[in-house]
Amino acid sequence: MTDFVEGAKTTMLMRKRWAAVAAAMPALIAGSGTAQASMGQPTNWQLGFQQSATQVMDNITWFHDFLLWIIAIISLFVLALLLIVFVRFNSRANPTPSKTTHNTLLEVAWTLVPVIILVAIAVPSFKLLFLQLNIPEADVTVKATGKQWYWSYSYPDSKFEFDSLMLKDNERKPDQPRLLAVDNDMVVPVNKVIRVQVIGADVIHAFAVPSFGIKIDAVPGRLNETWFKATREGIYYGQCSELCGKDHAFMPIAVRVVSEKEYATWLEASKKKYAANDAPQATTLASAGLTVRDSQ
Ligand SMILES: [Cu+2]
Repeated sequence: MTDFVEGAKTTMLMRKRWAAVAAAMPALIAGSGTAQASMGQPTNWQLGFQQSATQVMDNITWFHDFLLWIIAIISLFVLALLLIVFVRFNSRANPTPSKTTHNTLLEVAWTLVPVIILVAIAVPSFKLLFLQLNIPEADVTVKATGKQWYWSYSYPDSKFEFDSLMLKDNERKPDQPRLLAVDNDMVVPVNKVIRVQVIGADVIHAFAVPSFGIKIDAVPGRLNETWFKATREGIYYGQCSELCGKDHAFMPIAVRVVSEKEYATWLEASKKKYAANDAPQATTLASAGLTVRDSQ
């Protein structure tokens, strides 16, 4: 019994030391990530997420950091316990083991503490899920159709549709990122709720933009919905996130968030520019010799 109490004292001391290390670790990891991640696209040696541009992504980032603290502390605590067992209770240091089998307080604690931790995780987790899944009333609706291997964006309220294809190396301007820049960006106004309807025309694709915290499958015959409200202007890049065929890596998503005035100008110009595609449900990609018709 004396051994047990002595062990507990050491545990307390070790716990304190490990807590100090644990406190420093996630801050280091998270700190280097935020410093490197740039707006709307990945950067070299990036750790952590891309910079957030929506409330949903702010929440995802917070939740990620919160979980990182919890798992780091738990892992270090378990490691500390294991080390104590190795050092204090091996056959040389502790030749006559204690016969103690039950300790009510300890057993209640190791049942309740994990329950409390899980509840502490579940509350913000469900809050975040509801924020993502409850689509607020939309200001603009854009329908993104995943095709082999490019995206088409249709603006049902304004009745036009266009294709968005990746720029090849010889088509890119120097400031445009490789494998991410496209010929026709999806354009949306800043600080407005954008409802994104997502569907696949041929196989399953997935529409994902990390800075907005959105990722949703584009399934043929099923119209999926998600939303975002970008709080900052800029270009935000994403990629198809469902292995969809040979050019899966070459069908990027580029969303340009602009002021309301610029959006209105773009909308008027686009209505004329894409008037040739005036049947929004059917797209012809002459260059590929391909005609794709949505299931709708
Ligand atoms: Cu795809």
